[in-house]
Amino acid sequence: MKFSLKHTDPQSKARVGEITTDHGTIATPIFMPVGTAGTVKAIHQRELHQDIQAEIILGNTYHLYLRPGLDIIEQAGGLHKFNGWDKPILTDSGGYQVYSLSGNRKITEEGVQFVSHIDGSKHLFTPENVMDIQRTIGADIMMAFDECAPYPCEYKYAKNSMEMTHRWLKRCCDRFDQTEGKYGYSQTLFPIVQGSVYKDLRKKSAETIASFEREGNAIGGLSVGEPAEEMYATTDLVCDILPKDKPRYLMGVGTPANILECIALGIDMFDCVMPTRNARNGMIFTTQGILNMRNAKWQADFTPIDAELGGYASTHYSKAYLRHLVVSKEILGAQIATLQNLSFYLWLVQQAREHILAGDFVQWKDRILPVLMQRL
Ligand code: PRF
Repeated sequence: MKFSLKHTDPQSKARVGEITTDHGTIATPIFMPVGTAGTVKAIHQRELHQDIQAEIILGNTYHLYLRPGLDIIEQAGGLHKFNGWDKPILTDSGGYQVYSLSGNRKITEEGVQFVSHIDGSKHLFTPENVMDIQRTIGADIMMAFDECAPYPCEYKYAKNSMEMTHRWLKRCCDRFDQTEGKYGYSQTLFPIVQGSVYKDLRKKSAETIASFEREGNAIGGLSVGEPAEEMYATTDLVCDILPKDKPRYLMGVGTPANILECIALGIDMFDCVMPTRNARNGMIFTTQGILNMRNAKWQADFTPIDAELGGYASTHYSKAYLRHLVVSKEILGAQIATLQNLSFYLWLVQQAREHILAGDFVQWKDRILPVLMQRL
């Protein structure tokens, strides 16, 4: 993997860059649609690629390991072959899903014992086997195994958890460096900064993570219920410590406002279920503001969903038709809504890149955010 920094905004810490992997090049800042189980829910890989120009998608170790399982993925020749997506894939390590999905789990120095949310079977994730699993999935970017501390979290818990995440990182790196990709292309490993909202812990964690000198770095443990101001302050502090010449990935963030504010602090990569999950509940992001498709207000509004965006789903269908599909719980409603919301998120980061290059990013951000976040 290679990262080249093209431009840094003189008025903020925003950057424009390019990540090159063996499956293609990604312009940053980027938003990565979440494709938990090897599919971005409700849409095709062809739509992702041709209609909305996604450049990289996310997969989840936890889900893919449980179903379809590693045997099947390996027999297919890796996840890219299995799901027919030949652009870059990043996999999360399970270091978050295990905590949020498996009710029954036990964290020890060795790893995390958990019970499958699908069939109740027992499993153990360790830093070593999570590296092996991501080797088998064949992600271009693999994530280290970490513990995402809950919020709120006592100082002592946050400190112990962060220190264990650092010891786990050493084990991840050792295993990663002793093994190689199974499918003939290269993979890279990103470590994850933790430390809850405690400034001294975040500083220590960012310094420790930077000292591993991997090709990119991530920030975890945020957007877990803390006020937005705490998230921004922590992101700012950590970005100032992480190296400038490597991509910075803020995990699981966020709203359009969170994304633009964190781009201004120096973040290059984002992922979040918000555009896809909210689409399936009828919440639509547009360049004019946020629409609740259940609202009777849209019943006879025959204007396009979002003329400004220009994509097929956004311009071909009306708000009234989408409302009808959503209210009737038609599958096509989820499909069109997902295309619209992902188009919007990818438009947002593409506009951010253009405005950073044009030199008016901060002015554009402050002008556009009240429009994008208003409820119509
Ligand atoms: N760790 C991992 N994945 C994550 C997070 C984390 O802290 C978060 C927190 N927002 C989202 N996804 N491994």
